[in-house]
Amino acid sequence: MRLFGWGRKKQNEQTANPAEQTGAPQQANAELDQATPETAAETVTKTATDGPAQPSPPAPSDLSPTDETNPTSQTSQTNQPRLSWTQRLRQGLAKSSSRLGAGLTSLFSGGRIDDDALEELEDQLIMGDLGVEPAAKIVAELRRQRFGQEASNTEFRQALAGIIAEMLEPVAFALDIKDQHKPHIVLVTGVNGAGKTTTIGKLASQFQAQGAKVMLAAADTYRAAAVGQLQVWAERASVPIVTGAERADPAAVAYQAVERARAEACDVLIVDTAGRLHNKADLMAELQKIVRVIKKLDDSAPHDTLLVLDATTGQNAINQVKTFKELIDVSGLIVTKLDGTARGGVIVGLADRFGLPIHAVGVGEAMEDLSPFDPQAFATALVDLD
Ligand SMILES: Nc1nc2c(ncn2[C@@H]2O[C@H](COP(=O)(O)OP(=O)(O)OP(=O)(O)O)[C@@H](O)[C@H]2O)c(=O)[nH]1
Ligand SMILES: [Mg+2]
Repeated sequence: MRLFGWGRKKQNEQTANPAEQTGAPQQANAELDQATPETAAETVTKTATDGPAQPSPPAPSDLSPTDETNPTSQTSQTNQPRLSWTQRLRQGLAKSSSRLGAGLTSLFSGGRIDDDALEELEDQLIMGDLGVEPAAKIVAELRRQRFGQEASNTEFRQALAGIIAEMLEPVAFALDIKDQHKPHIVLVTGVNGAGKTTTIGKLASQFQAQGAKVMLAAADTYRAAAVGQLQVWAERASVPIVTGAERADPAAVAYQAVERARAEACDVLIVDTAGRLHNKADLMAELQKIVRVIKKLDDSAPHDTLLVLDATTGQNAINQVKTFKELIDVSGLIVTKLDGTARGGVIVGLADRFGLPIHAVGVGEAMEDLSPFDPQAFATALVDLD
């Protein structure tokens, strides 16, 4: 059986785009109930069909209100050295790890692992956005493994990273596209600004590079510029895209896209959706309708329903999962913007709380800034170990 996706082992072999993103993180409007009003339409520049080493498409204006008319990406193509994915992850997680790492250095400079150290550790983990329950579990496990033992600071961190990686291991699944579904339909959901469209662009380009025949569906017809933004990514990845008229019924766009993807024997169809509608009920009704309509053509679809989460929203990401899970059948998570936040530890909370697969993490805006979730690399980077 042919399978597109990323083997997790491949992760460390991936090389990076020299165009490192340098932009400041953008704070998404993470509260489902507090959607901000629509802002000015974004300008979309068409680029020639690019390879992966091109800059990212423009940021949506609602996330960059001070720079609404500037369509240029925040990435730059300087002569920066190519970094491995692990280096990019470390670089991306620098804010999270320096917060946690500084705490770990001050709380334990070596010696016996005692009650004081463990108590202090629990506080640090909570401050690192891992969540209260996961922090307690981690400390209990460390106590079980190492209480009373002598350890250097590095050994202490290694033990901690090992425990965190073990907690994350059960949720690390690559997103695989199996050819028993033609097309394999991936529905991408999440609140506005979470990184859905960007993630779709990255996925499309990576699947395409592996030889999969990819199609995109622009079922976010709510925001005028949303279709254009996805079109830029489609061009960049050289994949076809199905669009509808502005304010067209998103479910109708999805339906047409499934038909066309079938007719063209595509391996994978990735459906973009709106992150914001008039209110939360509308948003959820729309997502449910898209699912219903897709099922008319293939009742096993969508084969993946991804929820994209912005790590900068910290514990709010937990609430988003709860809300979406109540209304649609979320099959897996993708966590973006780990590069822009000290709150990367939230991944541990997500894993512990929901047990949903975490398929991939994003550490920037460029094509290559998305990779399968590797618990060991993540945990090592999070506790600031080399
Ligand atoms: N630094 C960083 N920025 C990211 C990452 N992923 C996405 N972004 C940026 O976040 C912003 C929002 O991303 P979009 O992909 O437009 O988000 P969306 O979920 O499609 O938003 P709506 O269409 O408004 O619902 C854009 O400026 C992206 O470039 C990431 O991993 N790191
Ligand atoms: Mg979008």
